[in-house]
Amino acid sequence: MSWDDNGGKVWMDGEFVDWKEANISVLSHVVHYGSSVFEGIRCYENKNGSAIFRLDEHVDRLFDSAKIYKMKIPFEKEDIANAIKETVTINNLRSCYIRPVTYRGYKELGVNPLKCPVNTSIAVWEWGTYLGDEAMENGVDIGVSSWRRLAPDTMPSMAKAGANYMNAQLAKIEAIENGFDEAIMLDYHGFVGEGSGENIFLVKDDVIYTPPLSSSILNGITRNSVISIANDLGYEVIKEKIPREMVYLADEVFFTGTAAEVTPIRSVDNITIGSGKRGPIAEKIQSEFFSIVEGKTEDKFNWLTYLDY
Ligand code: PPE
Repeated sequence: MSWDDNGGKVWMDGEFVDWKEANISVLSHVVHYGSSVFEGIRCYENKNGSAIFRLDEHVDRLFDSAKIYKMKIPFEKEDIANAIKETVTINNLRSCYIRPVTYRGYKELGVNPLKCPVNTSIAVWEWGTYLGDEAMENGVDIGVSSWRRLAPDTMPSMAKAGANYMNAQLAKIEAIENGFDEAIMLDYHGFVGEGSGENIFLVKDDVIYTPPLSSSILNGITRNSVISIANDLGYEVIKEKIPREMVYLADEVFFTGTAAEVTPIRSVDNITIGSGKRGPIAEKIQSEFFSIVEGKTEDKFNWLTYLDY
């Protein structure tokens, strides 16, 4: 696909417009003050059709993020869910990434956002593996960032807000410049938080650990899915504050996210994790995750919304 014009349509406040015409004013509130909330959702093609992964949970989180910022979305959740499905089908995509974004639009500038309209758009495109195909098997190299996650009383981490990603970008740029694939950020108290666009898990002695919501993380929908899969496979998942060195000493470490799916981590700060490749528990969870989205095993958690193709 070409970013100049992929020939597709973007949903903007109830209407479909051509990808090239899906524009907003440079004087929109969001451009100046970062006032947006968004979602990232995947749609998977499998032998039963094309299915959106955890559609309702993503729509709920979009509305929750908007609620935190007092943005009143002038649509019902059901309208947005239907618009998401339609945006995929009108673009005739079978397997894609979906990006709904709600933002403060064009009316007047000034920090006070309350007079600006609340607009919503939905775009879809094909997006392969987030950190590379090879990473899914061999793992990525990550480094702890000198930039911390947002402190609890500064900006709300549970809102998936565009502005949060200024913090994430600092960490991502630093990681790339230091030769890593991705960053891991510590929370304000120095405990492990999350990646620039992923939640993190570690495995020690067959027990799985992940930071709690109080470590300034996004309440990841893949994180939640992985916890269900792990429990179903008989593993205990403990949500607790994780000191940095516990990651170094883990048997396995992996990232989760819509874009990243389940991506193993083979080193942190140049320290080899476990055997230096994807570990057996990460592999089992990854394989179960893909079996579900690829329709190879039953959708026992009811995570898939099939499209009308
Ligand atoms: N933490 C952060 C900071 C984050 O951005 C994501 C998703 C997650 C955790 C995982 O959440 P979930 O997708 O619900 O499992 N990051 C999105 C944006 C990535 C991007 O580069 O843009 C995503 O994966 O869609």
